[in-house]
Amino acid sequence: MPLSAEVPAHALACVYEGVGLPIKLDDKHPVTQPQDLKQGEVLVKLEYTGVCHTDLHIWKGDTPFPVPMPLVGGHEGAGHVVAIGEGTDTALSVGQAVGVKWIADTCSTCSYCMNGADQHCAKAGVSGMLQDGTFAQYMVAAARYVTPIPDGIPLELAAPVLCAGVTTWSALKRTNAKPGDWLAISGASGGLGHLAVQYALAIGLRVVAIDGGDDKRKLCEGYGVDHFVDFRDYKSGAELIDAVKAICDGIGPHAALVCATGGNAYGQAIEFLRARGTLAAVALAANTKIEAEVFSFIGKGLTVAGSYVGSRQDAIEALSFVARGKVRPNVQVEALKDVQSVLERMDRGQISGRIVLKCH
Ligand code: 8ID
Ligand code: ZN
Repeated sequence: MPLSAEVPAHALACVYEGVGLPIKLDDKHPVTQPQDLKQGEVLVKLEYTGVCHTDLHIWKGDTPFPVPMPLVGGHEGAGHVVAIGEGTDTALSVGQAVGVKWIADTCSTCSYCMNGADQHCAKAGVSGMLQDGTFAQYMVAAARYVTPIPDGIPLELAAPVLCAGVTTWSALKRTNAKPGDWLAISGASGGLGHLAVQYALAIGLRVVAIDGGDDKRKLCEGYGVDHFVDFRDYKSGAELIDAVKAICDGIGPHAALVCATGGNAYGQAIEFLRARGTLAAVALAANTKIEAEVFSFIGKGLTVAGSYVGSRQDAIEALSFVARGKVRPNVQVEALKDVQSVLERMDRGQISGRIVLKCH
């Protein structure tokens, strides 16, 4: 088995040089050479990378702490192993298709790592935030942490699963919703939301999809959601809350998954959930709070679960739905060099599903 294929000395990487600054297209970015890989590392030739709203939060500085830059952004990569660090104990082989996630590596020995919650490992590396990510043609990754991609999944479809898919599949499990239960998903037509919709339908939930606009309605209705609620049709949050409750037996959904990056989606979910309902909190933004009036929160017996990406096992499960044809990311493929334009369109809320960048 060869330990490496030919790799160039330099390749394209998209570099955040500072918050809100133009993203530098560095086509002379050094590529780590096979002989320079450390034990435990692999070199991945990226074929596709998704663009996640978290990449936009980071570029805009919408984070609770400053992110160190310069930085190669991106954390939804799919590609092939082209080299393996000498002495690495791994079942991976050169040529194998693998995915790179937000979590780049973990210690593999702490209680979180051993209990299926490795995303909470205190030693976790983070792609595209604390270390260089997937907006590049090549990257170094941890052999023990890359996600093998099953045969038969085109890599442009695998890429969005490595953040959007794993995150929503994991969040869905955190709601403990059972077949037949109502689930409201806000931001239902976005990169995360449209996969949440499909995972939820695949396990027999009844879905109320909340988003805004005709394209977004079309996407969700195409998946067979039970109802699409266009948030733009309501004069007030109170009216939207009443509408969602009315759809769900008059008392609201059993669970809510908030993937919306705008509006007061968290506040609305707390209000429209039925008694004993669970909110899985997914959408991020600095200075956003989840607030509830304590008498009604307790009176309704609500649960709020913060849901942070997913574990390695969640990633394997999330990909398996795609391999079996139960879930299919809606992707539009563009060129890696167009990353900034994609982030700008995402900021204007103009994207349905996921845009995936072709790296070569
Ligand atoms: O681990 C995590 N918790 C995690 C992982 C990955 C991503 C969290 N995220 C976060 C991102 O940082 C972001 O805050 O999830 C959020 C959604 O990411 P995304 O799906 O990649 O974003 P998107 O594709 O832009 O979709 C957002 C959708 O929200 C809709 C938009 O129309 C869009 O379809 N939306 C908005 I703006 N306001 C809304 C509202 N008031 C709304 N939908 C319903 N109600
Ligand atoms: Zn993401």
